[in-house]
Amino acid sequence: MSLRHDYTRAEVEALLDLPFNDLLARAHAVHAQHHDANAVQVSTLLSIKTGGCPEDCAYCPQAARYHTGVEAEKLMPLDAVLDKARQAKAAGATRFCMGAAWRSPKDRDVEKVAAMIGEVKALGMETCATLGMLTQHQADRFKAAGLDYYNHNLDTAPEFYGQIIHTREFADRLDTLGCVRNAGLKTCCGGIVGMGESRAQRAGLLQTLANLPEHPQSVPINRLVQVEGTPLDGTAPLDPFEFVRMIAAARILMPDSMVRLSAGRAEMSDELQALCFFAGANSIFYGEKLLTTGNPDTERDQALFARLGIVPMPVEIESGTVHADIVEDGRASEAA
Ligand code: SAM
Ligand code: DTB
Ligand code: SF4
Repeated sequence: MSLRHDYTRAEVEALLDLPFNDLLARAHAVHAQHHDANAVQVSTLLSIKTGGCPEDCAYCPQAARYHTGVEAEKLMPLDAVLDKARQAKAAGATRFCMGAAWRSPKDRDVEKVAAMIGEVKALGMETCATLGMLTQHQADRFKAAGLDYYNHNLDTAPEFYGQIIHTREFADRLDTLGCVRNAGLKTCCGGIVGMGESRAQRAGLLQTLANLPEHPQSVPINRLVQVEGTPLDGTAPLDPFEFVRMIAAARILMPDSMVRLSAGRAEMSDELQALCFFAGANSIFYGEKLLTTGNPDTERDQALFARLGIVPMPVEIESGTVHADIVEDGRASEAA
């Protein structure tokens, strides 16, 4: 089946407007046709450079201008990053994603991060980085270092973007995504919901993602984590069923992509997460922290996988197939 890149806004809105059960049934059918519906990819995040960011993203606890209690730190040393990557691998993660609170990496930081990427890759993990805007040269350098994925989100619909971020344009994000694709990196690109946007604006985000020259290989759908001190703290919480609709529509529009149930899981019930997996989410962040905010305990995630009969997805890499350790744990605890 060929992938589409010509969705109209009306089509995407109509999808989000479907009766809930119809939307879920369609999404699950697509999911089961294109993926193993019981396998979920497991990534772990590490903030390698926390806080002090010059940007003004209204959701973000790491923007220097908001008083959120996040202290600005320097770039972590290589050894400390590798310790965290080894721990993540031992806990069952197959991808390690390194995040930095930068507008864009400075030249002096590029080689340091390239070294981290090379060493994490050598551990047998997939590598991902999210470091802000990139030039073509920087994207090429990271590719050469062994980077598999680059995360750079559109965050929201083009017409809502100006209410959330003023220090860089939507078009800047598209430019960075172009450099990432040209470098031959896989794209991880999604957004945040629950920022006060309308359903039509959520359709606008999905339409823009699905009409990119290639569907992002990975599509993180974040539910706003409200952090005291950020402008979006106090936003009316999104109806959880709207969140499930977003996952389901992403699955239908981008059938081959991995749809990641991303930030906001710590505040979700097991039942809500199960609905998201049914609707087509097949990737999560695993480990007790996202970048600066909390994520479910690993024990809770392992128990949820076991209860749902979900297994962590193995990853194919050049050196062979790495199997996630919690596959066995999940099955063992289910059988016990
Ligand atoms: N500074 C880089 C950038 O903005 O591209 C990389 C890190 S930034 C924290 C990565 C993404 O995290 C953002 O694009 C946003 O989608 C997500 N994010 C940040 N704060 C969040 C929050 N409070 N709730 C949900 N998602 C959040
Ligand atoms: C993405 O889409 N979500 C992750 C990852 N990409 C980098 C980040 C979520 C951050 C949540 C807020 C925090 O922990 O600071
Ligand atoms: Fe900075 Fe990224 Fe946070 Fe925006 S989302 S303030 S660019 S760390």
